[in-house]
Amino acid sequence: MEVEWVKRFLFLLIVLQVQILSLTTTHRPASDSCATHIILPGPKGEQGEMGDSGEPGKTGKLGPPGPKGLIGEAGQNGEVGRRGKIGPIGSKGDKGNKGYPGSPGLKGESGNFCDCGRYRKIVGQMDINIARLNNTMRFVKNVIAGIKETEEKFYLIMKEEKNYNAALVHCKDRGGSLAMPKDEETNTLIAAYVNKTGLSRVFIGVNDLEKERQFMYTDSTPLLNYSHWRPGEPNNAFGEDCVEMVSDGGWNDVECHLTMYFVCEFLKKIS
Ligand SMILES: [Ca+2]
Ligand SMILES: [Ca+2]
Repeated sequence: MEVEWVKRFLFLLIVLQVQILSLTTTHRPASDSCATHIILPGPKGEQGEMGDSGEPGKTGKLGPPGPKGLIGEAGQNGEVGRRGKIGPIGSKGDKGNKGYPGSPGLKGESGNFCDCGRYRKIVGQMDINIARLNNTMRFVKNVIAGIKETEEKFYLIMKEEKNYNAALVHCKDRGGSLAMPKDEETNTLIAAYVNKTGLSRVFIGVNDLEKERQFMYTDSTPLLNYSHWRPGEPNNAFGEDCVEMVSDGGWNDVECHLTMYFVCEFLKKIS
């Protein structure tokens, strides 16, 4: 009995071994069919040396805009601007109050009988003559006090404020005309005269009354070889057809109805 059990055990052992062999043969790769032993890996090598530094990386992308900065400090004050143009002459002031009456004079002596009507007429005429004489004397006094001259002409500032037309008539009535500076020498002489008199502006004999922007002298001759306009003038800013000279000698077209002093000129020799 025991021998029978040993035989069966051995038989089963052989069968099992054959199956195991057949399984290993089936799943082994062809390349390993000849391998007779297993190669084990060696021990881990030492740590290598540090590599060289890499090349610089590419430039990064443009970042988003930063937050808005604080308001800067206020800048320095600008330079003082240029002096403005001379304004027009102001309107005439109101008439002052009437003065108090003077104290009465001494009583006159009793007169004789006379032909009063006749004498009144003569006295009236004398008064007119005296008034004319006074005007002439005032004119002569002005001439002696302040006249300027070139070889050919006298120039005189009339210290009465008049509009352009009234100034023209005033000069003409005295045998002259509004001053017509036709060269630098004459213009400089009149400008110096205006300056010395302490004036800032005077009418001169230039206008474009006949045709806009075609300025003429009052003797109807055109401005050919000479003019002395200030920068930006003539600008006809307010419909300006008459011309003033300011104290630096520059010309400016102004409105004819303005009133100001003016310069007359008189020929030395009347041809
Ligand atoms: Ca004009
Ligand atoms: Ca002007």
